[in-house]
Amino acid sequence: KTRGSEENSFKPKEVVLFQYEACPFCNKVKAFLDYYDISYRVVEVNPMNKKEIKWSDYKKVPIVTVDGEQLVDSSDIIDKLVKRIHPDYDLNADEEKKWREWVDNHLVHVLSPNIYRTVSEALESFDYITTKGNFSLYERLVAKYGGAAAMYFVSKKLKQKHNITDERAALYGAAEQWVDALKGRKFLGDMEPNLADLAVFGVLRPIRHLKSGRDMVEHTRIGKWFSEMEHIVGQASRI
Ligand code: GSH
Repeated sequence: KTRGSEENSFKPKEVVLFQYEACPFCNKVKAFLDYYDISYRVVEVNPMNKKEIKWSDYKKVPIVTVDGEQLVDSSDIIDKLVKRIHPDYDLNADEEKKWREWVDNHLVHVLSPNIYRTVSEALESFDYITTKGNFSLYERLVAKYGGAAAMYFVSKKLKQKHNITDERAALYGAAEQWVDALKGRKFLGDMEPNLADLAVFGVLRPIRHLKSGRDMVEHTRIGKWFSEMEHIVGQASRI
């Protein structure tokens, strides 16, 4: 891969991503790093005590450090990194900007009500979260059942907050809206994905193999684009 290695661009040397493996915002940043072939180290943060990010005043993930400098907030992290590797990148292209905002303001809010929709889906999600995440054995058990129960109820509140009545309909609707936005192109960025493609793909990647993600691929037209993205984003560049 040569993306991001043309002249007049420079690749950061040491990139560290502080994350939760299943967090959509973290996965958005990872899809970007993977596609641009920027190698990075992952520090999996323990969500119970967050001791791995105690050094920072910012209390959420993702946090990225680039050669020691701290970047926070997924969209902002991506803006800053893209400007480093492609100083001429136009971050104000209307369509790309609009759909990146749609991911942050709409798509992410549809996810929780779906992955915690039923007790069995909440358990499946937490099994994934606790298996991949940084938990002690004891925390894993507490988090799996306690977290699943808590999020089952929290997700009902979130659903109300974001005016979602039927969560699956909202998820399928969002997927169809995205496919319509492509207007027959391979990617929103045409022959190569742009930052909106990477954002949508990033937040959907962790749910792809959960029931909600399987249902989404089965009941909407998003599967083709998703497979193209899996193919082109390729192997993670995490070290
Ligand atoms: N706008 C932020 C971004 O795009 O990075 C949102 C980040 C965010 O909400 N992250 C969640 C978090 O760290 C994890 S998915 N929540 C605080 C916590 O876990 O205590």
